[in-house]
Amino acid sequence: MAAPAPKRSISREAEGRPLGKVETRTETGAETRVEPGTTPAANSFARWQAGSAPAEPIAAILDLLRQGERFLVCSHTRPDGDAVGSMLAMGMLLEQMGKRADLVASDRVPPLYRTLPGADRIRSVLRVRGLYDAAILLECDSLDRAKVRGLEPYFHINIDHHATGRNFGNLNWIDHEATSAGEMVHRLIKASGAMLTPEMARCLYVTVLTDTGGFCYGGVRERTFTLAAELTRAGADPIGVAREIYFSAPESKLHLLGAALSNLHREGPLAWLWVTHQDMVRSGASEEDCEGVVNYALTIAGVESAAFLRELPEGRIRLSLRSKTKIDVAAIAASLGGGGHENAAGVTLDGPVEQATERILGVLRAALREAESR
Ligand SMILES: [Mn+2]
Repeated sequence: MAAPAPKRSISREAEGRPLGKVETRTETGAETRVEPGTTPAANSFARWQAGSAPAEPIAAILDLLRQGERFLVCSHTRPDGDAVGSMLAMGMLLEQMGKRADLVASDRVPPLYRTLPGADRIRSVLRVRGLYDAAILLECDSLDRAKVRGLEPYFHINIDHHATGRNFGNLNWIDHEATSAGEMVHRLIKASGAMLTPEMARCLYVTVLTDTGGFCYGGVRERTFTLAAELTRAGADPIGVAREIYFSAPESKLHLLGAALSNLHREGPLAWLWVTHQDMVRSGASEEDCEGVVNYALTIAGVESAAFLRELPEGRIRLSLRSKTKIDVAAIAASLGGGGHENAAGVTLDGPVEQATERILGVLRAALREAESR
C-alpha cells in the first residue's frame, strides 16, 4: 500500500524556513515524531537496500516515483549543462506525475543555463532537511559530490552516466553508454507515459549537446542523433539553444582565453595551458568563463590529450583534462581523487601551478606511453 500523502508542507528548510523538531505528518490526531529525513513507509522503498542495482532500473525508479509524494532532486557542485538540464526535466516529470519536487544544488546555476525553463526553481542551498520520500541524485558518484549537507538520512536514487559512477545509493542506475544524465531522464519520461513537453525537450537537448561537446565526443553514436531528432520534434530549438550556449560568451571569457593561450605549451601529443588567479582577476573572469578553455588546446592537430590548470584563490589548482581517443582521462582523474568521463574529466590538485603541471604531465606521459604500447 502506498504511503498516505503528507498533508502539509514538510520541506521548509530548503525554502529558508526552519523546521521544528516535531512534525505532524498525519491528520489522524496523533502527533508523529519523525527524524529529519525519515521516509514514509512505502513497501517499494523498503525493497531496496543500500547498493541495489536492479536489472530493470527504469521500472524500479518509476515505481518509487509513483509511490512517493515528495522528492528532492539534486546534482553535483558547479552544475553544468547536464546537471541543470537533467534536474529541470526530472522536476517537470515529477510534477506531471502529481508529485512535489524540490530542486537544489550547492552552487548557483551558471548564467549560461539560467534561461532554461524553470531554472529559477533550482535553489542554491548549503543544507537540506525535512521529509522526502527520496533524494534523486543526478550525475553524482557519491553524496559528497553534491556538496549539500543533510542528504545522508534519505533514501537515495542514484542516476549517473559517468565512467566513475558508483552504487552509493539505495537504488542505483548507472549507464556508461548514455551520453548524458538527461538521456537517462528522457528514458524515464518515455517509460512513464508522461508527455515530453517542449520545455522538457529543450532542457534535455541542452544535456546532450553540452555533454557531447556539440556532438563531438562523449560516446556520440547513432542513437544520440535519434534522441536529438526526437527532442527537436518535441519542441527543442537546436539553433536557438546553440546560440545561447556557444555564441553568448561574456567578453571576460575571451580575455581569460587570451591569458590562457599565452601560456600554451606543447609536447608531442600533449598540450597544456594555465591561468593564475591574477589572470582571472585581470580578465574580470568568473569560474564559468573557464568552461571549455581546455578544448582550445585539444584543437591542435596531433594533440591527443590536453590539460587546463586554473589557480584557485586559495592556491589549489583546478585541473580539466581532455582526450581525443587513446587516453582514459576519467581513470587518470579518479587516480588523483577526481572523476568524469573517458574523454573529459577533472580534479583539484595542490598548488603551485608548476608543481601541479609536472604532476599531471608525468601521469599523462605515462598513460600515452602505455597507450602506444597497446
Ligand atoms: Mn553528464
